[in-house]
Amino acid sequence: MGACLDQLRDGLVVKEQSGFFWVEVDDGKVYMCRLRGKLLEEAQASDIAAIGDRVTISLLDEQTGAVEAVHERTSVISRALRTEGSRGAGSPEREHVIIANADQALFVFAATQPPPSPRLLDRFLVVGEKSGIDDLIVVVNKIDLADRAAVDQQFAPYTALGYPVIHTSALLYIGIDELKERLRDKISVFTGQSGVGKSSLLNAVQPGLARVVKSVSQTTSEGVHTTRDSELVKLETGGYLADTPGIRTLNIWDVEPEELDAYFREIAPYVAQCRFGDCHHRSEPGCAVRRAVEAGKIHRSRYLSYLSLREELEAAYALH
Ligand SMILES: Nc1nc2c(ncn2[C@@H]2O[C@H](COP(=O)(O)OP(=O)(O)OP(=O)(O)O)[C@@H](O)[C@H]2O)c(=O)[nH]1
Ligand SMILES: [Mg+2]
Ligand SMILES: [Zn+2]
Repeated sequence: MGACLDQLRDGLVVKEQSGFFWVEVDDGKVYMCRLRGKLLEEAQASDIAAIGDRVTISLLDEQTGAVEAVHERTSVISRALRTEGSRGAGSPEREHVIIANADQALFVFAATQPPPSPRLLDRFLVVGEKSGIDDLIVVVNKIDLADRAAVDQQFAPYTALGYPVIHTSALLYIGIDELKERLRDKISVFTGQSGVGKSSLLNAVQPGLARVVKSVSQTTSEGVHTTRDSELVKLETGGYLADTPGIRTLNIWDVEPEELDAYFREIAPYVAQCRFGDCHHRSEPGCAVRRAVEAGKIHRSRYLSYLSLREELEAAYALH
């Protein structure tokens, strides 16, 4: 509604919780905002605003405002959420935006407790490759609980693909300086399962922040201290780091079965050599991808991830 021009400010969404957005404007002041009515309607099918979004707000008073417009995104990490009732505006899924405009994504695993899942990592990497973010990094936390050589071996296929793999221990402060260096002056996000230590790492990177961390006794009963909100924390070294709630899995959003092979770095180059243009890389004759798997040029575990994700996407698309 007729907000005066001098009450408009551009800002960055730094926190989101239950339909409220905390927007930091140029002078560092933060306003708590709701979405304008017209944006609220669009927000039924997708997150119109999320942490990392650049927005224009109108000021209502000293503390609050309204989001008037959301600027175009340079990258977006999303997942599909199964919907109930009208939330998805008639669709069985809606888009949940984890973060907009991130420069890099750090996929956090625990070396153990819980054990790392290559299937989940491959899923993260597909979402990362789709997102438009250039820097995708694997963080293996709780390295104090595992044998480093074994961890190296486990993640070797990813190092070979050019994804940096960093070892950390939030507990013993291992690898934290390297992590800090990578975070400097960038907008970064931690994504990973519950209990891998995302909040603990953030606290190690920026002491005094006191992001709530589960006590050891609570790790199995999942609950009280798990992170519920998404927040971009301003780093002393410059840049922002987002801590996000742990996710059990990441349902892929907006990837068609036919385009999946493009998001596997080592599979993509073979696709043009398959005999059939619409090759699924399953059992078709003359499949260059399968040939590369047999020849050891594509890691079998990655190929199996491709097959299982492809099946999942085909099933999802059949529903639409
Ligand atoms: N041994 C060990 N334990 C750790 C390390 N980092 C975190 N933990 C423990 O792991 C548990 C979970 O840590 P959190 O930081 O709450 O995990 P999170 O990923 O933020 O979990 P959600 O908020 O539920 O997504 C806590 O009991 C931590 O003390 C580590 O490097 N080594
Ligand atoms: Mg947490
Ligand atoms: Zn093929």
